[in-house]
Amino acid sequence: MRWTPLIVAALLAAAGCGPKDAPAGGAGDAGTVKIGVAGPVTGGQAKNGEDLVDGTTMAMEEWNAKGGVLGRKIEIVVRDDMADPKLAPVAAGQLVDQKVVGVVGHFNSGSTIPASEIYNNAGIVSITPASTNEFVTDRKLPLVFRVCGRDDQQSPAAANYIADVMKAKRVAIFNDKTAYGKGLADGVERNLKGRVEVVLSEGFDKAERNFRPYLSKLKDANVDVWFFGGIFEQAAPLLLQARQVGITAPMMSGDGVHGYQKDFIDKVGAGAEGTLTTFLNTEGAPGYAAFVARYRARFEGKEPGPYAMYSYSAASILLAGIEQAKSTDGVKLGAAIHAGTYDLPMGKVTFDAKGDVNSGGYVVWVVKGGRHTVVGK
Ligand code: ABU
Repeated sequence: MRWTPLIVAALLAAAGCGPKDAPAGGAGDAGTVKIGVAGPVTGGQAKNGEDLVDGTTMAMEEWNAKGGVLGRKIEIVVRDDMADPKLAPVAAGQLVDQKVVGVVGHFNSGSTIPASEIYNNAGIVSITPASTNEFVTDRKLPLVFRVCGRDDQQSPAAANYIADVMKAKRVAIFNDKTAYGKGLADGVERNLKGRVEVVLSEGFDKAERNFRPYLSKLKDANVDVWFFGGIFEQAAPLLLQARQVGITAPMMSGDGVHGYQKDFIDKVGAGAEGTLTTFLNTEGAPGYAAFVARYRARFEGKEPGPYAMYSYSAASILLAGIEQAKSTDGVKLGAAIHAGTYDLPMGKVTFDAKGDVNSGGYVVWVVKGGRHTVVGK
């Protein structure tokens, strides 16, 4: 589809997500350096958008406190894609029009894939803190980076735990039919092949909230563990309903469900105990505790979501890269980031030729006593 201004305006009006700049940005001074932030700022995944905005805000404020970048103040420009792959190109087009120098985002792989192509073609660097689908960087677009891991690292971690640690015999797999959820679920199934019997594998729409038909098949399947490729906003009612119909087998999921205390663990309550997730080893990150303390101090005691530190990292890399490139030109910035090394709370960060981060590694976490705890490396 060609994104004409008329289509863009109509889509935004229909979605109720017209342009809005962060308080620090406004229309912007001519001399400011603009950093775009794009992701689900409203809707069921607003917590994810909050991580993006908060992390970027912290990096911006730190840099502004020491004089900005290249002697210019930094402002952020926020656009909402509502986790909708159809709205992501609209948000991307608006950030291009705003002449942002770089973008932190998007969150959802299904949004990042089309949006990052728009940024790349416009000569704008984008760094996703959270999109794990392989295709984001497998396209080798020179201005596209990510600071999280990939689903072809995450899915073997899940499958190895199921096969080698749990020694499961029968597994069911569900997915939300998105680029992320289906990609991850398919990866887990591939990695289980020949090791564990996958007795049920199904997808349902990401808007689905009545899971009874799927859960009745799950109950009959009598599995040792079941995997869900999807996001916390759907995982919470899915697991609640599973417990209501008497399914006691543990659910396992990925980073889309990990780390959501209020929105997943507290919502599901006791039924969430024993839930397994794969996520990066934030407990092993050298600066995580200090980052959390700074985050709480800045946001009045609020707890950071799972991707706040990675959003802070993405914004910090953009700003450090501008200093290294001595330019806001996207091509020079992309080259500087490819060549750079960044000391961040998440650890020492360098990038490979695709734009993937050369660090990290997934571990398995379990919900124990109402908290995510590392259980397997
Ligand atoms: N990686 C979890 C959620 C974001 C995504 O769609 O990749």
